[in-house]
Amino acid sequence: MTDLLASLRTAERLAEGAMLLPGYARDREAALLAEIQTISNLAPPRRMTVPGGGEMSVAMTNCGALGWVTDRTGYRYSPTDPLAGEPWPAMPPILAALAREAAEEAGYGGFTPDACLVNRYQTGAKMGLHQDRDEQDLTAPIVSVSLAAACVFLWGGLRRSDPVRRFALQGGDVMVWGGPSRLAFHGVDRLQAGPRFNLTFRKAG
Ligand code: MD6
Ligand code: FE
Repeated sequence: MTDLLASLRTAERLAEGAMLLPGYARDREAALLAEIQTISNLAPPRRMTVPGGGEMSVAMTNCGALGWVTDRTGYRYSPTDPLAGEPWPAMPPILAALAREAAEEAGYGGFTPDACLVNRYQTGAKMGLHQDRDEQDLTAPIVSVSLAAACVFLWGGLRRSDPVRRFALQGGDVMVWGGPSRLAFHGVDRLQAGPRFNLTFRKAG
């Protein structure tokens, strides 16, 4: 049934440069979740502290050459896991391949991410409206893969005050955004029932 639903939802251009690819990763979902488990064994998901001192409700880890981190001193990319002082786990080939293929499908050829943020949402976790602006190269797109439980995604505009659209993302849905949408505000509503995982691939360095 869910495969049928995924096939009935067709690719949609959310805005200039931003594409929703429903069910694009559905046939790989189990393999991707297995990779997340392996990564989590090496670099456990943790709730990081934001510069204001609060703790994020989403637990995060990373794989690839660079990982996104936050602490009291700010947001940044780090080649090492601050908990371990060691490099992040390598990006598994099936993750890198998925990111490249999805980017290509959305019109962004040659995407070679060096960072993959792994987000884990338990019931009640959320991510407030934000822009992704900690990357060096804002010409590269972002590929975002939703896994396991569904969420309601918040999609705004280039200004925080722009209207926000809400739509469901199911496990296996992929979003690609870049170009004129690269700095669009976005977020995730409080999760009704978890867990949900999200992989966000970026060219960070
Ligand atoms: C999430 N995603 O889906 C959070 N950022 O769990 C993001 O913050 C995000 O999905 C940039 C591009 C795509 C995203
Ligand atoms: Fe984001």
